[in-house]
Amino acid sequence: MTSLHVSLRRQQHPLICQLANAIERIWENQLILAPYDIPADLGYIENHLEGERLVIENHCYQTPQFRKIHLELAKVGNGLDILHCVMFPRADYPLPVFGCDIVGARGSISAAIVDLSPVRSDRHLPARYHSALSALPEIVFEQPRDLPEWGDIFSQFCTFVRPISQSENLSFIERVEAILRLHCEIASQTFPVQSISERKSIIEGQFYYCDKQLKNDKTRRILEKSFGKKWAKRYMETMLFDMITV
Ligand code: BLA
Repeated sequence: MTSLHVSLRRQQHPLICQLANAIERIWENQLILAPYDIPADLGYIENHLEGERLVIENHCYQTPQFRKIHLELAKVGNGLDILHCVMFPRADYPLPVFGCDIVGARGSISAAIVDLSPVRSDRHLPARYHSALSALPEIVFEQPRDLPEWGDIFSQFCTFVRPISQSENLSFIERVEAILRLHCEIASQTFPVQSISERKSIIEGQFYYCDKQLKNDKTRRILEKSFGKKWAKRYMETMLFDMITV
């Protein structure tokens, strides 16, 4: 996998750089990646209005099971480093949504979240996921964080923390790697659903997930500060949390 803009990653917090490399390695090893067309003006973006300079680098692929897998790295001014990653299953694959977000401010990480979020109407993970995630060793982080109001999309296995040491940073990376490996393995062995009603339920579940993520005002505000309201809305709805179109 080649990247035109590896330079941004090298300027970011080491946790973000290491995690970005780890995610791409697992994708390459465990999935069959095909190109995904990013709108021409949204692959590599650099801008600032009166606010701070914002640089965004997007990597997207598709696979037989996933309509879009997306890794985004962003740098705001000199202070804020962001990693955003989401894997959206295709409408006929009954799989949860993998999501990971890391926000680092001036050398320390303020938010690190990873989850496999259920999109079924009963809000449960498929049984295989439930038992595999239950079997992962428990990791205790000293500063767990509370989910925001819109966070009812996340599973009981969601890790949302402020990692406070090098060893917690490493534990977080290991947790993301374990979850991602497990997800790619199960996804590769999953068959597509056949009925229209199952498809409909997957589409509705992903719609609900995206709708809630779009309520994250912290993300919206960062984008609005550099690009304005209209651009931020388009970016969030087309690049970050686009709904399935059928
Ligand atoms: C929080 N996301 C944040 C914060 C910022 C961003 C600045 C606040 C940090 C903090 O509370 O310490 C910003 N995140 C961004 C930006 C992008 C981004 C600008 O991805 C992209 C350009 N967010 C996701 C995904 C998840 C997620 C996939 O994009 C989870 C799987 C979660 N981010 C998430 C949560 C918070 C957060 C739960 C905390 C929100 C809160 O406490 O209100």
